[in-house]
Amino acid sequence: MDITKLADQIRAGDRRALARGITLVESGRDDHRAQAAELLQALSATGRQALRIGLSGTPGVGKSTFIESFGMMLTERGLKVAVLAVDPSSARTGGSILGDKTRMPRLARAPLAYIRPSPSQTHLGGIARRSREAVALCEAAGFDVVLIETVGVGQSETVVAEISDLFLLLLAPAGGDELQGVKRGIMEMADMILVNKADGDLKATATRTCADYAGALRLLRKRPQDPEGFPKAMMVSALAEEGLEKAWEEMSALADWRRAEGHHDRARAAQARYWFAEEVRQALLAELERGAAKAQMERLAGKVASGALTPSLAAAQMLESLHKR
Ligand SMILES: Nc1nc2c(ncn2[C@@H]2O[C@H](COP(=O)(O)OP(=O)(O)O)[C@@H](O)[C@H]2O)c(=O)[nH]1
Ligand SMILES: [Mg+2]
Repeated sequence: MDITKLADQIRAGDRRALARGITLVESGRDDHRAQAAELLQALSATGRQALRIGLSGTPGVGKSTFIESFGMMLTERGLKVAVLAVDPSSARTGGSILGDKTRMPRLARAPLAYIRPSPSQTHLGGIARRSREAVALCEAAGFDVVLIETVGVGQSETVVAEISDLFLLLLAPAGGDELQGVKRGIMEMADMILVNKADGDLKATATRTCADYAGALRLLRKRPQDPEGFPKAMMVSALAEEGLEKAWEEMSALADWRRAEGHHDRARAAQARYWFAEEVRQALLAELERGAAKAQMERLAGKVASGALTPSLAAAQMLESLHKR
């Protein structure tokens, strides 16, 4: 594969080249990894940046519907929109459930939009890297906004928050005063909470839910990256296409403020550091699964199991043997 040519095509906005590039970064093959690294390095010089918007929420809350309506509104304003999915479940089941084009029929046909279906098979542990690199490719291809969808499963929110400029939490209207079991950690990550389905019979409930969350957000620790009034809770209806313009105005205002105040660049730099350290950690862990190290792990584990060595002493011996290699 001619990587220089592929990079040129992606830079020129060629969709098929972009798709090929993403397939390359999704691959777990060693030779593909090397080519993907070369491609990303070649494209890093473009310096193009999209507004990366992460979107999380439990299944059924309306993420796909929201992305379709919101994405359409953005393309109607002349913005180029890419949609990616971070879907840890597809790695396990081999099924592709998010980013499904059939659930976004209008956006899938919009010339300014690009929807990348989630891969049917991602090697486990490669989800974060694949997503991050796919976002980078979309940026290099000149997209203005990259929407990254995830379901609230395991670590996926953290992954999405660490590759996004804005992190949105989508919620459904809910009766009662329980805050829908939303974990505090997720609340703390959110830049905006959007209470979806604020339409028809659900509107009154949505209003209450929105007020509850606005109150809960005010109780959280103030973050330096937030201007007055953020994080913010708002109501939208993805189905009735209401509140979407307002939501976009708020997102743009927040993003502009962060750029002007230096928070945007600082956050991107911190994310780059985070992913560098994470890559090193993952690579070190992978070392333990290979060849002589793996055999040594098993040998020492046997000794620990039989009581011949304590876990700490065995671990010390293991690290020593790694250092010697
Ligand atoms: N009333 C109402 N229903 C909605 C809205 N958005 C989504 N839905 C419905 O909620 C269901 C789940 O939507 P979907 O977008 O697939 O949710 P996802 O699993 O979060 O991607 C579908 O039946 C949608 O039609 C909305 O704004 N109002
Ligand atoms: Mg969906």
